[in-house]
Amino acid sequence: MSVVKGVADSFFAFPKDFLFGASTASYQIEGAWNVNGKGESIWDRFTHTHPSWIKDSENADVAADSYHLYKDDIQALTDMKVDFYRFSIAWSRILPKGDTSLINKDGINYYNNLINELLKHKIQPMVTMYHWDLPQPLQELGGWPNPLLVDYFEDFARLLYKNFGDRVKWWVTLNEGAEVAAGYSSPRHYAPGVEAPGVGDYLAAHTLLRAHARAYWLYDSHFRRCQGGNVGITLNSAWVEPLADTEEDHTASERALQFMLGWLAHPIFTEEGDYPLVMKERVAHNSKAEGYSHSRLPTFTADWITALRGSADYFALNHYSTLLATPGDAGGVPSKDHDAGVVMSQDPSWPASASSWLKVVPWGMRKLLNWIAKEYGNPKLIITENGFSDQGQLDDVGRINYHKSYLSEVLKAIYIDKCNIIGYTAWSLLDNFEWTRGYTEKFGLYHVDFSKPSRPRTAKSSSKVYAEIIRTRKIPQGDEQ
Ligand code: GBH
Repeated sequence: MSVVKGVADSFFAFPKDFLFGASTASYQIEGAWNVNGKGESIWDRFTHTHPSWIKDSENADVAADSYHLYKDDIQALTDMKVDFYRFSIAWSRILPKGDTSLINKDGINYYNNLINELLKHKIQPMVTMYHWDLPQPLQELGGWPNPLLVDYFEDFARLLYKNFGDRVKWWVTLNEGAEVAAGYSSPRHYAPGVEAPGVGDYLAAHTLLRAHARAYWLYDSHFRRCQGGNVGITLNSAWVEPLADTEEDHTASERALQFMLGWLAHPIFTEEGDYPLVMKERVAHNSKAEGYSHSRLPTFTADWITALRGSADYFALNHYSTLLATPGDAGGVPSKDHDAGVVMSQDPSWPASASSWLKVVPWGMRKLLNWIAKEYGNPKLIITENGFSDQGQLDDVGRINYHKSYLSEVLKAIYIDKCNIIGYTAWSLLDNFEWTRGYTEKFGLYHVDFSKPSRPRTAKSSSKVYAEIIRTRKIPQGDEQ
């Protein structure tokens, strides 16, 4: 095995113009949750009202305090010589009420300072407009299931293009819409924790897709000519491998991918547009069996199908791990899992991380990249997240092995399979607030000491290996342990 791995690793160097980056998200690192005019977000509300839903009862009121320490973050990025930094904007830091009735100057200043400091160090900003921290006032309107949010998101996007688009050339509208939608499906996992499985999540995704398309075409019609940047959407997916090499399990794995990734990708990246056929059929069938006279899956008008089609300049992918699939009953009735009808598992022999869901399966990434290339016509693709969790130790051999082995599969996908992959982003630059896992699972290339008010950052071994990969464009040989 190591011979095969070694061949790919030593033969191939990353293309000259391949982009390497590191990623964070506003709520997970910024802190300063109510400082200088920032409004409340659904994650502020969620952690404050339900501490018991967070593993260590913690919140991100201070987190890594990047609101005050962003220059330290940029120092870390500079030490690794990354090409770009992917961070997100806290909507409620700029628009405390969610709408444009109140624009918080301090919020605009903060992101201007961050962007300018990055450019000073020759690091390109890649900006995610929305990484899960919806302004609470928009949740009072019903949140993402309410189609009005398409308009509110467009206003927010316009403000971002106007204020930052002269310097930001890489935009991501939304991070992982499937997970955003899960906040309207099950109560405990994601804010706002609304429980309406098989209904709320489909409605939320329906709005998210249209919000994305609006932001895309707004850029295209009013900003692209002057600003010349790229607008994409980050979608997330595991690779789904058939449990056994049988026809049923192959069908189940394909169906699972359509329900996980195709749900949001198919409307944007296929010629035919709209939700995947298998989703439309199965949700309609189940809805009928449950006594509804209409499908729980909302329908796009012909105009929306057209608007969504082609509404991305590149495919942004978050990928971490792999699942095994066989057909069967899953989830409650109704639910998206039940609609998919796939029973998922993982192989106990796959190496573990600190996160129960994250097993180390590098070959899954190559298979997923190939599936995307085939399904969506080999789009230009940037991996916007990929990373490994542990307890936070400085000599993080598990993380080093993870990035090396996954990057080796990326090389094979580029050179052997001819997938059009143009960039890679490590999640995460820093240890941070890992949503309902609190501070119990650490993904950072840099350690953050959360016990000290000054939140000092320390380079982990992985940051040095990542820097070497970026410098040499090659994966260093040899095992860590
Ligand atoms: C990303 O989400 C987020 O964008 C980022 O903010 C986060 O910190 C990072 O990953 C690390 O978690 O059915 O048991 O397999 C990843 C979201 C989390 C979605 C795990 C799928 C699988 C649950 N993924 N989840 S399971």
